[in-house]
Amino acid sequence: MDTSALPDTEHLAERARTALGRCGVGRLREPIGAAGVARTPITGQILFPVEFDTAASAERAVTAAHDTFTSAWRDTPAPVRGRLVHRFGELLREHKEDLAALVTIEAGKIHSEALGEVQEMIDICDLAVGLSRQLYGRTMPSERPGHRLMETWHPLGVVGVITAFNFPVAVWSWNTCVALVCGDTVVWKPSELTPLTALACHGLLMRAAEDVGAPADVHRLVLGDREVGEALVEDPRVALLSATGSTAMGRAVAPRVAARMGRYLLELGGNNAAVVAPSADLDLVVRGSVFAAAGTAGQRCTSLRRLIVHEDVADEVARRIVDAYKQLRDRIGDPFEESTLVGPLVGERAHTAMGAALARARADGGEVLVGGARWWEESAADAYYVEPAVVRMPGQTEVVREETFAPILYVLGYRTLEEAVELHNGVPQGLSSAIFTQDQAEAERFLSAAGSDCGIVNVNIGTSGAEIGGAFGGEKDTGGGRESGSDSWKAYMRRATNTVNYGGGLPLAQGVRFL
Ligand code: UN1
Repeated sequence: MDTSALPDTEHLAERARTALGRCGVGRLREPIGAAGVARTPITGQILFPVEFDTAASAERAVTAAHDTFTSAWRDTPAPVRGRLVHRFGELLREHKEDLAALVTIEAGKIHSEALGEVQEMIDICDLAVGLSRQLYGRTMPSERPGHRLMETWHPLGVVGVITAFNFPVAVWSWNTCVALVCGDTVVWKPSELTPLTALACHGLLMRAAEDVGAPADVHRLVLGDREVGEALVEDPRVALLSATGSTAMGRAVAPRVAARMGRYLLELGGNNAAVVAPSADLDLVVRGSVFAAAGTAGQRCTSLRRLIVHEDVADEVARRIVDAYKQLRDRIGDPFEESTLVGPLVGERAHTAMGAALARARADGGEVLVGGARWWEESAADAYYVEPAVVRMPGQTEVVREETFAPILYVLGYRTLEEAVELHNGVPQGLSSAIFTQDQAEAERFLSAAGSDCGIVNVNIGTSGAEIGGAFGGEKDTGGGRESGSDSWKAYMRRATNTVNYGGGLPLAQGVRFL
């Protein structure tokens, strides 16, 4: 494919305007204070200017969300709150193509993955609507006669949601749909790289609020960079800060929220690995690994970055993956093109990081088996299309232990499962992991307490593409937070323990006697 097949920026800007208009975003915001732009990694160029927020306007957004929380939303019955999310889900179904187009334009994601991301939003709406009738508390037997002991879950307050460019809409929706049914109000700061998808989501949510009669300020959008994010981090009215991004960002945010006794929920870097046992079905290994490592151009938190392969099958696995990667070469390019499997990197920094990591890997004795080249450097100088790379490493050196947010797959060898698990867990991050094996006992050992130390542990599938029904998040440098399904909703509520005396007497707990 040559660059003449890349769409031009004006065409993409027009497409973005149409999608925004259909999502109810007519004008690109009133003047607020800061000049921002919307860009596309497809050409690397600016689409059009967008008004960004300032710290002061972000503070006003928190005030509005906080007032709405105390005056209306926390007292609205949870199933009624669920109606807002139900209506939002309907609008997402109607505007799936529009939102996916914006995701492709701003994040460079191939269209099928962009549609998948919007589907993930629709799915979380369904889950959250069900949840709105299932915010269960427990009752426990009291040790005292004539007493009842129970717990109640209450809304928490304003939830600040900070999201990253790579999942510009789904991760916001995991947080927001659950927070809204839990009775919280939300202030969202998306990545400064994806303001348009955020405007479209906010527009649709506002339409849903109008349709069901919910207050508009249950959700506020603030656009901008660090200064705007910091306003949410510092504001004591933001009861929970849910942030997705790099480990460095998490390390900066967590102590500041903790210092004001706020809560935080962090979803940070991953350095995800799959162990390939000698009994593994190698067809599954190749298909699972190529999607997980090269899909989304290696820019998922859950992307596969390390393949830990038993020495008996290492050569064959490497050869077959390299063959598959060679086929990917014809499928790099315009993410709107149906045949494309690998779209652009988000920008120059990602490309520089990829080049630096490959150079370090080579210096450590690694052999680049395939990939790494940049395409159209001359003709599309602002866009970063790269061939996904596979590197055979002699060991787990420092560069392998770091997360490089680009399509590099390191292949390492092992002899015993113990050694594989040690390599697997021998990195600072702990998000997603997998084992490919036909040996049930081996799979169980990997799933056990002495196995993978990650928040997500899979068998015979890759590391990426988790469903919303499970809790999503990871351990160690990944930050420890859990979002999305299972009982993750509890992070968005506060628990009250209630003891009710209906017996007339006043027996004290633990048999204490007094007066
Ligand atoms: C992320 O990369 O931040 O599991 C989220 C997955 C997607 C979500 C990834 N459902 O790959």
